[in-house]
Amino acid sequence: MDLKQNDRLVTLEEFIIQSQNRFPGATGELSQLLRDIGLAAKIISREVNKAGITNILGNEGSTNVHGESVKKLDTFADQQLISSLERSSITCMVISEENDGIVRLRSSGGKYIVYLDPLDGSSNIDVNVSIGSIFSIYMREPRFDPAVEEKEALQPGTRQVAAGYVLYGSSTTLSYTTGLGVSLFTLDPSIGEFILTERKVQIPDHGTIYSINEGSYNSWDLGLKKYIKYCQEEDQETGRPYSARYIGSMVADIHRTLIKGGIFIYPHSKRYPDGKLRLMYECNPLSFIIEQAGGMATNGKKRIMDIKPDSIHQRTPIYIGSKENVEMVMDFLFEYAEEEAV
Ligand code: P6P
Repeated sequence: MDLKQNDRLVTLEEFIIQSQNRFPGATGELSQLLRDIGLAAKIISREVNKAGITNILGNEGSTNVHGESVKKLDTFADQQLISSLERSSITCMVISEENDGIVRLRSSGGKYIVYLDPLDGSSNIDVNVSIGSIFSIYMREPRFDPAVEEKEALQPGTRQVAAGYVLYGSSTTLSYTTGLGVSLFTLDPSIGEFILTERKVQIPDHGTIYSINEGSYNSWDLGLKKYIKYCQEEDQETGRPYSARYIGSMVADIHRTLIKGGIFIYPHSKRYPDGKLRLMYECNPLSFIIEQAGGMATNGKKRIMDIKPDSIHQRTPIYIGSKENVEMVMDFLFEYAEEEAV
């Protein structure tokens, strides 16, 4: 908590307005969009926190575009976020993990495009492990065609105007950036408001936690195997061996990495040749957050946010976290790439 004791409580809505007022030319539309997402987050938080009671658990029976079983809360979160975005008529389309194609909203003239992972980590819903919502916001080209087309949404992560996540855990936290640093809020359910808890989050330059699903060890590149073994060797000077932490819910693993430092890795593997995580609504928004906090995010070769997307649901490997940790794993990947190629 970096707030001085005499700071009065600042709500998410107040903070968004304060931030907007720093830009005289601001139209207030992005502020409205962020407030709409904040409203949906409160409603989703309420449902997540009582999921066990209202029998909303369990599969809905359908599968999403990736063949993963859809949980009822997935659908609820998707519907809440989309209907909340419809309210302000400034978003023309939504792309979400739960929908195969783009979802055109009523406001075809809206200038914003929103990517959503409505409820990331949903496989953890039934076992009460933290889950999250992720959002990524782009603007359409200035002179856009009124016909809302998918190709308008295929923009690199560097073009994001805002991104963030909501983590439904022991408390519900919301973190977002508009490119001016990362702010952190915690939901106070007694007043139904997200309260500012940190104005400018900074990720440690180095951390001693690595986060990866070691079950897929046998399909890793040699360099990655060597890096993880390096983390596991004894060396008190460099804080080794590191601790391994893997929640299996990306938002939770990234939030811990943001606060404590270290690295989160989801590499390509035999099962996921292009990596499992989606570029546009998981990796880009979380990379924007981590970069804005002073960290780094790559696909093992290049910056995640520089990737020019070919499709709205494409996947990518990701190495993300403290700068020194990401730079080190990339050194290992590069060093052993030649050896492996032989
Ligand atoms: P695995 C959850 O399903 C998710 O999309 C991310 O939240 C998480 O980081 C990853 O998949 C976990 O995948 O293969 O380790 O179970």
